[in-house]
Amino acid sequence: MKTGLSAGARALNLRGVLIYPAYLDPPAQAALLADLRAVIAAAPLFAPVTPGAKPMSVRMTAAGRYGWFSDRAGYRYIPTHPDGQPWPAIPETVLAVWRALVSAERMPDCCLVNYYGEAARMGLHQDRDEADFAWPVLSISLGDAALFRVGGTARRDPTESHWLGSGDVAILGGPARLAYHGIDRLRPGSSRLLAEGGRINLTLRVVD
Ligand code: MD3
Ligand code: FE
Repeated sequence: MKTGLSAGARALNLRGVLIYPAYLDPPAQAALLADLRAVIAAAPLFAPVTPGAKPMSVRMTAAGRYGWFSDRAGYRYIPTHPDGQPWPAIPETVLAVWRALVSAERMPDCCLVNYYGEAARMGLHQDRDEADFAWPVLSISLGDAALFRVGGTARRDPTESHWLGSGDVAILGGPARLAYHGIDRLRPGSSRLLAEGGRINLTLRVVD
């Protein structure tokens, strides 16, 4: 069967982060994007505000039982979009990637959708708002290339950088699950997948 997923794909190891370059071929990327357009139409992108009151440059929405949210009161997962509507279901095209690379036994609770305009970035942080760090996080990159940085479990640990391109998939598991990581910048115009430019990153997580 032709799925657009590269079976047996080779992974790069960046400080324990497994990166599968171009795991999704261009038709599979386009199919995922069409499903994400529907998610964003039902659950519009918003700019979370940090506890320090700064709006993030990355805009976000989510699909699944939970979405990640931040405001002056702090970071947390919430069961509805800030508009009060339940988050849309995680598209089957997205779940297929999780099934192929992580597990067919347990589906993720949250598909966080991050949209980066050409000047957006994400500072070095850990993902630690989930209950069980035994489950990996799976990330899918679509659109313009982004300079990803990953370090260790202490903020001052040395870091390594890698350009994530459209269709790349990363698995953050084991000790890397709690590694500091961030996005330093985009390479605007490096992909034609998104007509408006920029980058979409999906992160699939087991939350509780
Ligand atoms: C390494 N997103 O949403 S994805 C995030 O490209 C986030 O939007 C970035 O960091 C983005 O929290 C990076 C790759 C990624 C995701 C989760 C990780 C790397 C990770 C968790 C632990 C270690
Ligand atoms: Fe993160």
